[in-house]
Amino acid sequence: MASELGSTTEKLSQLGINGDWAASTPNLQKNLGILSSHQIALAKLLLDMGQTHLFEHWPEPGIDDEEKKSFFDQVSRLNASYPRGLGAYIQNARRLLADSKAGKNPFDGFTPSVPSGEVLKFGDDNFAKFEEAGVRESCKAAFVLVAGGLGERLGYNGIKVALPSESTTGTCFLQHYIESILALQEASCKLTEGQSQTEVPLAIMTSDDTHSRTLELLESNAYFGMKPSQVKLLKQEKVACLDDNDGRLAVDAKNKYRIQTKPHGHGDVHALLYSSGLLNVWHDAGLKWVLFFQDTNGLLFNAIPAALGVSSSKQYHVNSLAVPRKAKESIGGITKLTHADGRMMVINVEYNQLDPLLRATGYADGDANCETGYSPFPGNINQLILELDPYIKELKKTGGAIEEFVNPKYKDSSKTSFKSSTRLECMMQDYPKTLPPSARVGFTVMDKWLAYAPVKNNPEDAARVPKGNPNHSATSGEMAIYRAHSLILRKVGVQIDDPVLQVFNGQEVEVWSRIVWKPKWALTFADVKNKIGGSCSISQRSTMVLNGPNVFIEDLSLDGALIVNSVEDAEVKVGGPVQNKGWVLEQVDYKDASVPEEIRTRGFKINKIEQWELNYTKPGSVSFKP
Ligand code: UGB
Repeated sequence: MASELGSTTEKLSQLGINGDWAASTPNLQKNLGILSSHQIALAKLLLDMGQTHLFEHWPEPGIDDEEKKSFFDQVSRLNASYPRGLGAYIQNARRLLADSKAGKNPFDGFTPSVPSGEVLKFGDDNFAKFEEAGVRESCKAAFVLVAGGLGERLGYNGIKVALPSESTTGTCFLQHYIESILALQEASCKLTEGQSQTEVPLAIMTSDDTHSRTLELLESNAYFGMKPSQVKLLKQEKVACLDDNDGRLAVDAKNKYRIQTKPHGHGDVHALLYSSGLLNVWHDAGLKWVLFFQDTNGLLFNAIPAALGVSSSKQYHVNSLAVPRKAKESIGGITKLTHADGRMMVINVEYNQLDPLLRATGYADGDANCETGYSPFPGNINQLILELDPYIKELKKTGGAIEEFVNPKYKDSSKTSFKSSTRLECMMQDYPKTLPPSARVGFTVMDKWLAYAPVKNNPEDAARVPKGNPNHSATSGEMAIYRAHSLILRKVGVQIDDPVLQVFNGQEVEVWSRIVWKPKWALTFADVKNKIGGSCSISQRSTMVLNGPNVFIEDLSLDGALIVNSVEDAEVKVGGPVQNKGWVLEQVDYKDASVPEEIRTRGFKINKIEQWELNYTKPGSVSFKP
């Protein structure tokens, strides 16, 4: 014991810690002998920050010593992963919790108004011009997928990027995203005649909840065709939970030697990109744009080329992609905020803050639809395009720290205790909040049917969404892909039957012809126009899958299922009347545990009864007619 005490004294003096600093915490004091200098320094930090309760239950040295040491491993991680350390986190928490208790509005002094931005109409000349510009710029882009969220609202047991975006081909979200990026890379390279780099990088932000399964999904599928070196995974750490307004850290209910943690939010992506050094690597490789996107929007890449075209044509430092928003929909509203002191910003106001802000500033009905049937505030779909140069300059100032918020659920109106622990959070779309007024911040509004149909809600919650409002379920996400492809083909003159209404998992959805194409078949409206000719028609019960860059559809009349796969160097023309029993949607009960989760969450499966399938594996030119 004497030698332990001696070595503790030495460690303390090495650390410059004097006096009886741990005397008020006898259980910790007794254990100092088993701790390293680094662990003692962390213990001192915790005591200085009022966290003595973390040691109250510590037994004598010799009992649970390994657990005590791993407690400090966790504290060390929490300290290292937060900009300016755990002490700063607790200080920020106290400040934000005090503001929340006082009912302080983060938008105090700001008046909201409807901003103006670039509003695009799919398929017109302007849209085509931006699409072409966007494809051209793509070889100067890096993509960042934020995929650290567990998807509690969705209630799916796997990672969300592994879910099929549609069940006709069974392509999962990650595969679809990677194939879209690769197709853009190739198209851009062709358009710029290889003047720029040929590998468009993809960074994926994961978390402890998603990291290993994301890596496994990539590795077991040969990175879906991307070079492994093209993909970088950046893991975000969770932050400590807080038990009260004094910022006392919450002890994990399952393990008294652990602090309870929860995700900090998608805003972590900026600090991670900065601290990983990736931004500089991209800068040195001559890249100009960073595109951020979310994990489950199967329509997203319909909007990317035109949105990137807007960024480059308007020289936007920040461009947020938006869609018309229904009042009360769980997507933030893009809002112009003007402060009495002259400050002005165009920023996302999150869905839970928009209504109180509007009510407090003279909009008596709060978050309500206007005469268009939509909220006047465009809906943020969290697809951001940042110009790399000004982005790096800004992060050099902030280190990537994003303004945080706290959302405690109080037990009663005294606001002194919480129903359950809370934590600080941050959102990636809050990045522009620290930008100077000179920054060029804009947004681009796209048709919703074209650009946005995320999969976020479980079937039960989705079924409760009032009719006519988007329910963001696996069912509606899949149906939106068929609708978007059908509407695009209608726009080039294909006669597509009207959809029928069907109910799956208690949700009424429009069922259009199941038309799916791979990104290498078409990325832009111009691609679609070039590959469809003559007079074509597709019946509602039909399925069509187009997979191959040079597949041309001419004078096709489809009533059944048609699947076309072809290699790159083949030119395949398909037409004529195609009729067969086709592929049929069959009801599946969400509660039927014998059916795989991926299928029952959408409420139907596809029975592939009969199809005309063409697999063209050799170079050359060929025409098919049944
Ligand atoms: N995500 C992370 O990577 N890490 C985290 O810690 C948390 C999430 P949600 P949310 O487009 O519909 C956002 O939970 O946050 C990833 C916008 O804030 O799906 O409720 C996660 O994996 C909102 O303004 O969404 O709402 C996923 O890819 C609106 O745009 C992404 O972050 C809304 O999305 C979003 O996480 C929307």
